Amino acid sequence: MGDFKLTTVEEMEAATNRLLETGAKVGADAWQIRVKNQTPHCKFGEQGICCRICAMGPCRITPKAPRGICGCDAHGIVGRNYLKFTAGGAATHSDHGREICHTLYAADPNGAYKVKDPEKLIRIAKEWGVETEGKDIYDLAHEMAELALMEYGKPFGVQRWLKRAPEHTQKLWHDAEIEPRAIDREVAASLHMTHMGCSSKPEALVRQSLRAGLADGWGGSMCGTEFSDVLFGTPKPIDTEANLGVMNAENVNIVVHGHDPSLSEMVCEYADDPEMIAYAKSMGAKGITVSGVCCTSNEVAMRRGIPMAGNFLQQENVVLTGACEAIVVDVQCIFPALGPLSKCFHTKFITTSPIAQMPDSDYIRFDVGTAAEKAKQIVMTACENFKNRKPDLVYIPDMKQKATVGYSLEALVKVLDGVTNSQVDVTGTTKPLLECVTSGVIRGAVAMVGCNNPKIRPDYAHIEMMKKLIANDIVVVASGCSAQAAAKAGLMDKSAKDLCGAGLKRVCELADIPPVLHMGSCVDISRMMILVSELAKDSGLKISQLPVVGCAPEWMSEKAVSIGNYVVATGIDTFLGVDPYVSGSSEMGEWLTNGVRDWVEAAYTVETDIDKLCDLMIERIEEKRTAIGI
Ligand code: MSK
Repeated sequence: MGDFKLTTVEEMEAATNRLLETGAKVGADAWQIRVKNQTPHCKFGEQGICCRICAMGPCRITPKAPRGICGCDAHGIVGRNYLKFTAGGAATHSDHGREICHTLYAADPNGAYKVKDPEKLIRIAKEWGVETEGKDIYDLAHEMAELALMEYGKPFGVQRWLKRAPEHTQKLWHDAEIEPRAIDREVAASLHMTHMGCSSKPEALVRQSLRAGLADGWGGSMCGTEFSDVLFGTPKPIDTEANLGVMNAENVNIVVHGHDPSLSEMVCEYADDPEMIAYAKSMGAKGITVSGVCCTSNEVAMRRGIPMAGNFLQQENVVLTGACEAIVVDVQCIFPALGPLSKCFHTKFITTSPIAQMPDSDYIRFDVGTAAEKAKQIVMTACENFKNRKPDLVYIPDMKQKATVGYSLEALVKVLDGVTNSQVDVTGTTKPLLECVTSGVIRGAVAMVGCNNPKIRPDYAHIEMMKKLIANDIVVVASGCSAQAAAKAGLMDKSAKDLCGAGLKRVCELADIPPVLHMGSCVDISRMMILVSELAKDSGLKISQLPVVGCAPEWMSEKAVSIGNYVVATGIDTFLGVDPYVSGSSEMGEWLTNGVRDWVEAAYTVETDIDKLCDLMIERIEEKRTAIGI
């Protein structure tokens, strides 16, 4: 195994504890403290049986009060809360996708945003029946952006992207009446259904939850992923590094955090500019290091090799290093705590989006029209802040791992081309991967996604489950903070092949890939949906028959529930390590873990014992193999 060694969760915790000591010196608050202050959590909230959708309450369900004032029972209240949660997630991902479409609409050969992958744009245009012949690529970009934006509010018809799914899946969606129509319509319809005096029937609420989820995964998120690729390039394997040790004590450190790559791409562009590097040097630094947190980090890591400082529950740690000149955020998953925390250090907390405005931040409003100028202003502000560092507070844990990231579907198909004994030409298809699976060299695949949640020891579930899966010859595709957990531990280093079973190890060697494949950010779970669709079409199987499952062991956000719903609705059994506030309703539990199977051939499993959760996934994969006789 050479010198390769995984970074353990214990080592990461020790580094965090050392950083918290710095925090204590300057009187900083921390999520670890706030969790204690918030514990125990409200039992009604935990079970989903608290209702405050009108002003007659709030109502809570107890044995003595089994109905709210309007007469709604626990099942209706839990169901409405679940659908509202989903709608929040679907709206958030989809609005991110909408912003990307607006950026595409502003693409200009002489402007800040260019079309970096014209072939992909043409491919999508053909898929959508748009004439491409003889058309200027920027005219085509604007036409496609407008068409995509229409998907958000068109009065008739269903999402264009649904046609990418196998016919069988499309039929299931049609028959179950869960085909998503306009993206905004599904979000609005969800909020309409959950208004006082509308739906309280669990079946109807679950059905709409799947539909709103599909509007995200097969609508807004797919727009976000596909048009980000057109604008910023389709990811290809690229080397990078992960964990706090990527920050450099001698450089100006800029940390980008959030989700929308429109901002971070520009910040990276300027941080590389010789004029800006000279400016940093004039301030006493040796250079500029940009690193990332959360999905913004995933976006710039897989396109530019920008290192990943950490994931969701590590966002405060980057400030606690005392070496962060600016933490620049766009939208989603940003702790408001970063404002007061930054005030304990010299760090500038720079908010940039009207969608995510927070106290104690410097607001530098970013928009596509002024992107270049604002990005330059941000980089200069960070450089100027270098001199305000307090050297006695600087401590960067010496902890980082190598990672190879950027396995878009296009890249994955390409790298796996070599891994086949097939006599027929399977180039450009998923058939080599299918051969590995049918022959048993790889037993199956797990899509590991989602956040961290203080309810689970941070990163422990992601890392331990991945280790067990790859040891059992199950390949892992990861996105979001799960991908970063893997990268921080070293599971995206190609040397991690030595932790695999013999079959997966051989595939990793032949294809020269790590056993845990970085597929991108949260919106990029849409890439996984296309992957399973292609596997189903190439194999002639239904998606639900493939030995593939989804897992979000440490999830926390509304977006994760929306994701879970579209993954299940696509036919993939999905395993959660945190309960989505439904334990207060046996009927909702039954619908989500069993009833939906009649509509979409898949369902949820919720298990908070992480070892058991992993074993259940492996069992499920093996059951699926047996069922199709492989
Ligand atoms: S960033 S949604 S904490 S994965 Fe996409 Fe991470 Fe979850 Fe945010």
